[in-house]
Formats: sequence, C-alpha cells, structure tokens
Amino acid sequence: MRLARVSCVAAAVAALVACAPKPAVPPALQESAPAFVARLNQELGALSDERNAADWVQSTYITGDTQLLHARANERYLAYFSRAAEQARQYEGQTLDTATARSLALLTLGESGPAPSDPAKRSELATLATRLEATYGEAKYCVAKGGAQHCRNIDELSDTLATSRDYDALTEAWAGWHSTARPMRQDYARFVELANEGARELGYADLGALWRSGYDMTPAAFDTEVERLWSQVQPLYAQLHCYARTQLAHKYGERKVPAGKPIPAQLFGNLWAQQWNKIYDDILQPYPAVAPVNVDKALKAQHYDAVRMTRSAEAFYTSLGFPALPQTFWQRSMLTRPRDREVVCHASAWQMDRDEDVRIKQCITPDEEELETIYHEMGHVYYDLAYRKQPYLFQNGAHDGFHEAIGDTIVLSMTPAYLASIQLAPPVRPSHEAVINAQMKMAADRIAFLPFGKLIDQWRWQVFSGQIKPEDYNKAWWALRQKYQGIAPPVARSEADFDPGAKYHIPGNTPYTRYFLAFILQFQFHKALCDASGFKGPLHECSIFGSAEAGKRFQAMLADGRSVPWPDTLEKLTGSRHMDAGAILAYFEPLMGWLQSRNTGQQCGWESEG
Ligand code: X8Z
Ligand code: ZN
Repeated sequence: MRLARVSCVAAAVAALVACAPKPAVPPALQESAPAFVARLNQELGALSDERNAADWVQSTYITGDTQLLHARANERYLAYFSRAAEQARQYEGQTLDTATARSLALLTLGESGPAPSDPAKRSELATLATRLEATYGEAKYCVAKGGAQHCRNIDELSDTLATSRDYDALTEAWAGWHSTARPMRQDYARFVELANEGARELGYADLGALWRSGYDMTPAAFDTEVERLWSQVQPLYAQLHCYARTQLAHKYGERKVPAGKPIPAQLFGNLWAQQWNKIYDDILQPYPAVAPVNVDKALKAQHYDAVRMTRSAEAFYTSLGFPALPQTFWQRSMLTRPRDREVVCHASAWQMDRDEDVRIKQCITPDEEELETIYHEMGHVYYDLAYRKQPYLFQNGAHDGFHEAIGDTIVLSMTPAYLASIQLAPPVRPSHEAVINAQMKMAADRIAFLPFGKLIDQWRWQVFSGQIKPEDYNKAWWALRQKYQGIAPPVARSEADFDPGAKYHIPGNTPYTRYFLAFILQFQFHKALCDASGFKGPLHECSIFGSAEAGKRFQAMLADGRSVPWPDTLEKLTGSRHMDAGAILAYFEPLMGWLQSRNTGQQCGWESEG
C-alpha cells in the first residue's frame, strides 16, 4: 500500500521498516476492533497529511532544511504505524466484519511502512532515504571547459540521448549521467541493511518479501505469476529487439552494433534504454513516407505550454464523465521546472489530504513523451479522487500495478484518429503501412519497456535477500540488463560505479514490478473499456474518448480503491480474475506478423550470461 498518498515517490516510505529489537507487546486494548480501525484511519491519516506536506516541500525545494523536516515527519508517521501494526495483532483470532478484518490485515501486512522501534536506527534510515532521493534530484554531470565548469542536469543529458546521433556524444552523456550515482553506493548498502532488519522484525525474510506480500498471494506464487507473464510477452520483445538491432546497425555500423550481441545501451534515445520512442522517427519507423505523426512538432507549432497540455489530459477524462479537476490542483501543482531552486523532476502525482487536494509534480516540456506522462499522472490523480470517500487504509489502488495502469490505459486511446481530432496530427488515411507505423511507435514504448520493468526488482529482490552482495551490485545489474533487455554498457564498468542508482526508483525506493504489471494490465483494461464503449474492430484502433459507458465502468472500478482483493476488482471490469498478456498480444498481432517476416534471415537473440 502506498504509505503517503503519493504515487511513485512515497514508496520510499513504504519500505522504511523497523530495525530494532522487538518491542514488548503493548497492553491489551480496551477498544473493539472496529473502533480501533476507525481511530487508526483518523490518526494515521492525519499523520500522513503532515508527512505529505513535508515530502512535497522537500521534493519541490531541495535544501538541507527541507530534507530534515521531511525525514522527521516521516519518522513520526513510521513510529505511529509500527505501534499500530503491533496492536493490530491483538485482534487475531476474533470474528470480525469483512472491512475491519481487511483493514487489520493491511496493517499487519506491514507494507504501509512499519516503523523502527529503535529511534536511532529509525532516524538513520529516514535520513538515508531522504538523502538518496535528494542526491538523485540534484545530480549534475560537470566537466571543465575553457577554465570553467560546464554542468548538465538530467533534462539536458536526456535531451542529448534523445536527439544526438553522434556515437561518442551519446556515450559521454550516458557515462556522465551514470557517474552521478557513484556517491549513492554506500548509502544504499546501509539502507538495505537497515530496511531488511526491520522487515525481519516484522516476520518477513527481507524487504523484497515484504514488498511481494502486497498482492493477495504468497511471494512465491507472485514470482511464478511474474515469470508466467514475462514468458507470454518475451517472444514479442525478442522480435522487436532483433529489428531494432538491424536498424541501429544501419545507422551506426556493424562494428558498433554487431549481430548476435547485446546492443550498446546509449543508442536507444533514453538514459536507461527503457523506452525507445525517441528513436522511432528516424531509426525505427518502418514506413517514414506514410502519414508521419509528429506530435512534438504540432505541440511546438501550436505553442502548447504546460498548463494547456495538462488541460488536454483533463479534457480526455472529463469526456468520460470524470469531474473537472479542483481549482487547487491548478494553484498547487508544479508543472514546470522552477528556475531558482533544485527539485525532484521525476513526474509524480500526489494526494495531500486524503481528499481533494490532488497535485502533479512534473517538469513539463512541449513534447509527446511529456504529454503522455501527463495523461499517466492524471490517471493517478483520478484514482485518488475516485476513492477519496474510502477510509484511509483503503485509499489506494487495488494493487500498485492498477494505480500505474489507469493513465496508461487512457494513453492507449490516444490513437492517430484521436490525435487528429484534437489537431495534433494530420487526418488519418487508413493503410497497412500506417497501421504498422502506429504499432511500431507504441511497441517502442510499451514492448521495449517490459524486460526493464521486470529486471529492476529482479535485481532488488536479490539485493534484499542477500543473493547479490554490495561488492557485486554493478556486475549483477549488468548481468540482468544483458539477460532481459539484450543491452550492454557503453563503456567498461566496475564496482566503483553504481548504475542502478542512476534510475530514479532505486534512490527513490519505489518498487518497480508495478510498472511491469501495469504494462500488461492496461491492455486488459483497454479491451474491457473498448467492449463497454461498443467498439467493434481491432483493439489498436479503439479510442474510448467521449464514451460515457466506458467512463462509468472505469469510475466504478476506481472507487473501490483497496477495499477488496484485486482479483475482485479486476473481475468487475474485465470478467477475469487473472492478469494476462492475451490482450497485449492481440493488440500487437499485426506488428508481430510484420516483425517475424522482416526479421527472417537475421541472426536474432544475443549471447547471455545466463
Ligand atoms: O515513474 C514513472 C511515472 C511516475 S509513476 C512517470 N514511470 C516509470 C519510469 O519512468 O521509469 C512510468 C513508466 C515507468
Ligand atoms: Zn505512475
């Protein structure tokens, strides 16, 4: 469960766990279980408001002072939570109504941020968590140029990765960004020790086991589930990888991009090679002459700014019958990078007060990727608003993958026809080539991401369980990057590097499997909503824009929050109790056929360390 009402960021908090010897069992409680739960919803909720405020200020104004205030507010919440989780155990064995039993189970599950009982260790953990995130937020790569320091932040380095096609410039920007994570290594190793200690105190083997207990199934069953989903989609990724390597070899030469080998990681247009959309136009696009959809150009030509882009996302949701955003959203959100201070620019959505004070924090620039990210964040915001009438402990996604999938489901409806309808693309002229182009564009985003979405926590679970030791952090990271993504580091790496720390969710301590699940679930949701809207035709052509019926079904699902087990929620919308890659495979059926014939004769795959 998200501890703070923050999507993305505050999972940092969700993992801050007890580190000290078990406290004595508190005296038996006088109040009934329902009264205990009601009091907790109130008191814990109030503490979370305070922590959210401190977290917001830290993330939008990084200084030593705001870090301190955030860490302390965090500690207060965690201390209360750990006591409450302990007290909840006293109701074990009692016959309870369903809502009370579920509330207590969510508490004792510990994923909401069990607090350390040793104040010194709790404080150290909170300080480390805050510092790691701040280090990421402030990171810059600096080189001496003509006697002065020339520094580039994540925006500028990302821009180089996206737009440069100079192999050496790409390598330098990639290596520069990754060098900023080196100072995190020691903090991270200590963070893992403390967090694990706390998880064990709560009865979990380690923090990874605690994270995996949040899916209404055992961690082992969850592992099997993730493997099953990956095995469904892996063949499609393998085809996409094969095609991408051929195209990149045309661009940079076979010597730099050899057949049968992992691809250098700096060539995908993205610092982490997690999504490849920035190389779609000039490298991956199958039929460049056919109806080019260039949303970047249209946004710039029409002088879209951050507010107008955000309004366009809101308009999609209101077309489905969702309410307009509250006035405070527009007054309190941070939609652009401030010029006068350091902030954590990684996009996130916030629910500050368990009610209508919802916000987005994002450094929006006028391009298509940012536009889609706003639609994504807006999904969190509308989920937050939909379940705000639930008690605090149920104010969350059915599971964290649901929360991540809502906005992305809407993005699947941003078809070329929808973009044309809002004047961001030319009118659609239907053809097989246009379909394959559109599919490739989507695959560069949604299929390319899948192995990355899986491997981050594959690494972390092994770090938490001790299978990966600090002295092997980087080696193990690259073994997974090679195995799953089929990519290689651009320059030699060593254990002086800490490349995992160059990805926000590691210093931010946000679990990542949620995105892997979301990228599969969103196609299940899309299919169900398209059916509800009455759409007949191939899934990739459906847009639910303007469908009141789809909107009604979506809102009904969101309003449940975390009050029932996720399979119930999934069944309510899709008729199935299982996550399944059938819908994503159906969506990309045309592309899969095209890729298979296009890749014929190519040496696909790559040597793997196993
Ligand atoms: O972190 C995010 C969102 C905020 S929840 C912008 N995403 C992941 C990432 O950027 O790594 C969305 C896709 C995956
Ligand atoms: Zn998100």
